[in-house]
Amino acid sequence: MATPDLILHHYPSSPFSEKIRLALGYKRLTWKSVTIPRIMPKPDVVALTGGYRRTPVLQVGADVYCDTALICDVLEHVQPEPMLYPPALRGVARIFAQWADSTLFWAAMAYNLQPRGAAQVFAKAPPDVAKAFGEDRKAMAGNMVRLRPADATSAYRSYLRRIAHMVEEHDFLFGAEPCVADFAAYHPLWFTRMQVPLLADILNATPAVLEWMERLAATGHGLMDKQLESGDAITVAQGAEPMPAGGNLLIDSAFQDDHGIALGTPVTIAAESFGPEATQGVLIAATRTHYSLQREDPRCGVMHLHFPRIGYVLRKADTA
Ligand SMILES: N[C@@H](CCC(=O)N[C@@H](CS)C(=O)NCC(=O)O)C(=O)O
Repeated sequence: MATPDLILHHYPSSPFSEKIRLALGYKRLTWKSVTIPRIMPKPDVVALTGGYRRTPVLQVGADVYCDTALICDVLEHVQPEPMLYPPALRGVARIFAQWADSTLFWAAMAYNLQPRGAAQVFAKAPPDVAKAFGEDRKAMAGNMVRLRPADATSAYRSYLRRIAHMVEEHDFLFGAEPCVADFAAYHPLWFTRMQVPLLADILNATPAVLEWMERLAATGHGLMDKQLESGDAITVAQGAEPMPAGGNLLIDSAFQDDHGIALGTPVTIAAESFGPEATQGVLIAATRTHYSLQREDPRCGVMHLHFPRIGYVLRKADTA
């Protein structure tokens, strides 16, 4: 398969974006970059996604893939080697990645963004930037329970020790090569190291983790061959036809109906937690792994939006 034009919408300090930048590097892929805002408003992102505002998203023409779990599936399809999901690790790699993207991520971020860390992140910015960031993330978090810094520190230290036990045994978490679990566990630790160096001494207790991080960082970011403006990405979408629902860059297409919602029904899809903004459209695929919606945007034209099943709530558009 010829490699499609991959456009990653991201920003430099975003940990989940670093997960994908490194996965692109691991697969030696060429990609285009759009730098997006860290906080709302994000009018161009929302034109492309129809509501979803989290970072990153991957655009291929008039198809947009939301969530890094799904983006990793797309990258595996586009460039099967080297593998993110080696057959012997298929179950455990996904389960570990899900833990890392949720439990490990939130413990690390509660540690990273404790007052001293937040002060370092925003040291060079005017005070209203830190305030606006705090308000944006508070609105995204809704009723989510957030760890207090001391509890986050304890959990983070334990998780680092557990990761160290794994990478003392072999170069990467599950063997001699990295898999999706490594990229998922790396990005919250990368944030500690790169964005809050003031707090990075927590990593010194586990030198094996630091060495593993070095090995992963050496993977690089692939070839980012073009920096686009977000308006250019909208022009790309406008000029493209979305891929047919059964023939896009995802692995499966058979319909699996767990909600009593037929294909062709107007629906909304939103993240289960953190970032309640929903995307509305017509359900065109609901497979065992993902949902696809079609919507028409005044600026982008007809778009297909793809979300993983896990972590997302599917509803008929008219139900609250
Ligand atoms: N489960 C999502 C989580 C993505 C996420 O929470 N990203 C953070 C940035 S690293 C975010 O969206 N923050 C708010 C924003 O960028 O608008 C994924 O894997 O993509």
